[in-house]
This record gives sequence, C-alpha cells and structure tokens, in this order.
Amino acid sequence: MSDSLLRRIGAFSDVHGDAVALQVALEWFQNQNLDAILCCGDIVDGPGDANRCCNLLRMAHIPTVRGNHDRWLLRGWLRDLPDASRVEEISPVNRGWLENLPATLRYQTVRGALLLCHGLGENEMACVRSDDYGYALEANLELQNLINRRQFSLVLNGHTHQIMARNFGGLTILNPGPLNRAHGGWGAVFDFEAGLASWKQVSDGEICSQQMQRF
Ligand SMILES: [Mn+2]
Repeated sequence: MSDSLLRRIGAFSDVHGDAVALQVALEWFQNQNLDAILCCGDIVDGPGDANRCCNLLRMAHIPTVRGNHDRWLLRGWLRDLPDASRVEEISPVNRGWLENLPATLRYQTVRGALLLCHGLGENEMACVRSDDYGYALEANLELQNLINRRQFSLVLNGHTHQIMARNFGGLTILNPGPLNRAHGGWGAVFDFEAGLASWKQVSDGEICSQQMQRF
C-alpha cells in the first residue's frame, strides 16, 4: 500500500461469514498489482465462519470499516436473525479487532477524495439504491449532505447488496456488491484513472469478470 494517490483499487463488502469467498478474493486481489484492497464492512452474520473472516482480513491488513452487523454482534443486538454469528465464536483478538473498526476511512485518489464507509458516512444503515430516484434521493439526508459538502468526490460503500456506480453531480457512489456467495459473490476493481468499474464474481473457487461500467 502506498501513501500516494490511489489509481486502481480492489474492493468488497458484506462478507457475512463467507470465508471461502473471502480467501479466493483476497488471493486474486493480491495478484492484481492494486494500490489498495478495501473492505466496506459487515464481516459477520451469515452461514460460514465469521471468526475466520476476521482472521483473514486482520492478517492481510485489509483496511476495513464497521458494518451494522459488526456493531450489532458486539452489542448483542438482533441475535435472533437467521445465521446470526455468536460472539463466543469470535476469538478475543478478533473481537478486539471488530471493536476497533472505524465507521469511515478517507483516501486520496487521482479522482479526488474518497470516503470508505458501510452505508453513507457515519450512518451504516443509510444507503442509495440503484433504483432510487426523485423524492427518494431528495429526502436522503446523508446523500444530500455528501453531495452538498463537496468534501468527497467518491464514496465507496456496501450495505445494499447491490453492485452500483452512480454519479450525483460531483459525487460518485461505488458499491462492489456483496462478497457472500449466497448474495452473489461480488467484488470489484475500481480504476480511478480510467473511470472504470469492473465487477467480478467468485464462483467455483475462481474469479470471473462479469460487468463493467464507466463512472
Ligand atoms: Mn449492512
């Protein structure tokens, strides 16, 4: 990882316990000569091995922000969700790692400042969906704040489980989609120099290119 402007990154989100997909994705991303590999949160809750997911991310030093499920696990909230992770499954070192995940991280790219978050900014539950239009966008306070403050050119987020690259004036929102294979097994390479999003899918232990979009 370099401290200079990011040109091309790998990103994924909403792992939800899928350590198999995470291992495949990390190995693939690590061979792509990327400037950074970033994770938009929601590591836990889902069928699979949340503790192993934490191990993989922690040992690979992947910058990760906190998702709503990561917060809920630590607070003991909504533990009756289907496939909810149990806090006892998570090793003390990984619990500490989860506790210390920031809500947001900031980066500089060749396309301007990037905000890494799970939802929108500090709010892990806020989101923009690919089919939100009109009033849904106007009434989206977190989105309007991000657009109007002009502090960031790029938001890299997750939470919706939808792949997306949408421009709102000077703000581009990029969502790599959910890495958990039950939700699609998505990850993405975002090329800020070329303005190109390339979504990848994990299937049968391999990564396949699926969709590209200019942003
Ligand atoms: Mn979420």
